[in-house]
Amino acid sequence: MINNKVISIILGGGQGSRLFPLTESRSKPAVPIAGKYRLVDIPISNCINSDIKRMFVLTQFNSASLNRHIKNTYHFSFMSSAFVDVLAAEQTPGNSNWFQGTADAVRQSMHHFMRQDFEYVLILSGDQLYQMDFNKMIKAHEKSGAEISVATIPVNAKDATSFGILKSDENNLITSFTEKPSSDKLPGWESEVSEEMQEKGRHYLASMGIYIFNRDLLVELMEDESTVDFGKEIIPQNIEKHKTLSYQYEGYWTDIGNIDSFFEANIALTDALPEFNLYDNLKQIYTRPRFLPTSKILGTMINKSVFADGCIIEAAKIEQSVVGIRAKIGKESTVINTYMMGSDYYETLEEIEQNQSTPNMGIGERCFIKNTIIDKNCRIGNDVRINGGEHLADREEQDYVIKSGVVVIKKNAVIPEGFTI
Ligand code: ADQ
Ligand code: ADP
Repeated sequence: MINNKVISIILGGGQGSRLFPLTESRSKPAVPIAGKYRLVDIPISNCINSDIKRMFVLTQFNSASLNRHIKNTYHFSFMSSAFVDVLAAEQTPGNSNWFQGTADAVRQSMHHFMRQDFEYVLILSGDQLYQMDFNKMIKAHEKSGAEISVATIPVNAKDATSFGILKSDENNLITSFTEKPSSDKLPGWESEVSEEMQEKGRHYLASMGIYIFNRDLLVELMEDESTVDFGKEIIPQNIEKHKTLSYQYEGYWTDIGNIDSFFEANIALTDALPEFNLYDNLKQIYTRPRFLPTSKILGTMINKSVFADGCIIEAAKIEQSVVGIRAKIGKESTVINTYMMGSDYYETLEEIEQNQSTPNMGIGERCFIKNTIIDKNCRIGNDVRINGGEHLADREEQDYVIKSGVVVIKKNAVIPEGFTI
C-alpha cells in the first residue's frame, strides 16, 4: 500500500505578499477559491484521492480560519492513521526565525514529522490548481530508482521565466536546472516535448514545485542550514550528486500564486468545459460541508456563471462570474467577470434594520461591478460603480487594491453608496 510509505508536506505559503490583500487577515492556505473551497483543499484532496492520508500543512502564521477549516473538514475515522496537521512557524529557544524559504520550512518542521513511519516525502505547493494522481509519480520514482523526483510540465517561453526550467536525458533523469531564468537566458533550454505541446509553443520543461524525496536523503540534505529553498538551492545543487527523475505531466496545472493568475483561474471555472473539472466523481475536491440552503435567484439574466450555496440574487445581469457562498446581490445590479467570495454568515433581519447608513452585506442595488474580486463579508452600497480593467494603474487604498487591472475589495470592506472606482 502506497499509503503506508508516504507522508505529504504542503507548503502553505511564505509572507503571502503576492496574494495580498487576500492574505491580509488570513494565511494563504485559507484563501477562498471557486466560491466554496479554500486553497488548501486542492492539495489535500489530491492527496486523499491518491490514498495519501498523512498530511502536514506548513504555514508562516497560524490563522484561526485555517485551523477551523481543517478541523471542521478533515475528520478521519479513529480507526485510521489519517490526519491533516497544521504546523506554523514557531519560535523555539533554538530558533527565533520564521521560515526563510521552502526548504527551511521543511527543516524547521522536521522534528514533527520524523516521528512518522515513511519511506518517501511528497512535497507540494499550496497555491496550484490541478488534479493529479500522485500514485503514478511515486510508482515512477520507485521504478527509476531515483532518490529525488520532480514533477514537470511543458510551458511556453513567456511562462518559463517564472519557473524552474530543466533538461533531462533519455531516461528522464534531470541533467541541468535553472531557477526562473530571465528571457535572454532561455535559448538552449528547450526540451523535446510531445507534438501537442509543441503545437502550443510549450517547449520548456518546468518544475511544478512538486517533489518526492527518499527519507534518508531528505534528512541528509536538511543538515546543511545554508540551503533555504528547494528551487534555488536543493534541486540545482543535487541533480548531479543524486539520481533525480523528471516526472512529466501534461494535464491541467496552473500556478495561482498571484492576484492575476488567481483571478484568471477562478473565472476560468465559468467556461462551458473548464480545464479544472470539479464535476468528476473520481477526483473530488473536498471542503467543509456547510448545510446551507439552495441559492435563490429572482429575475436575473445569467450567462456563464457559477453560484455556490445559500445565495440570494436579485441582480439584473450576471455574466462570467463566480458567486460564492451566502452572496447577496441587489436589484438592477450588473456583475461581469467578477469573483465574489460571499459571506461567512447571514445578517439577521434586526441587524439589517440597524444598518441604516451602512450598506448591508453583499452588493447593493443598481451597482455595476466588472473585473473585480470581492473578498468575504464586504458591504457594497447602492449605485456603486467598479469598472476594473487594464486602464487602471496599480494602487493600494484602505478598502481596496488594484493589481494588474483587477480591483480587489478587501475582506469586511465597506464601499459607500455611489462610490466609483
Ligand atoms: P515558486 O512558486 O516561486 O517556485 P516559492 O515562492 O518558493 O516558489 O513557493 C513554493 C510554495 O511554497 C508555495 O506554495 C509557497 O506559498 C510556499 N512557500 C514559500 N515560502 C514558504 C515558507 N517560507 N514557508 C512555507 N511555505 C512557503 C517554485 C519552485 C520552482 C517551480 C515553481 C512551480 O522554486 O522551481 O517551477 O515552484 O510553481
Ligand atoms: P466558512 O467555512 O463558511 O467560510 P468559517 O467558520 O471559516 O466558515 O467562517 C465563518 C466565520 O464567520 C467565523 O469566524 C464565525 O465566527 C463568523 N461569524 C459567524 N456568524 C457571525 C456573525 N453574526 N457576525 C460576525 N461573524 C460571524
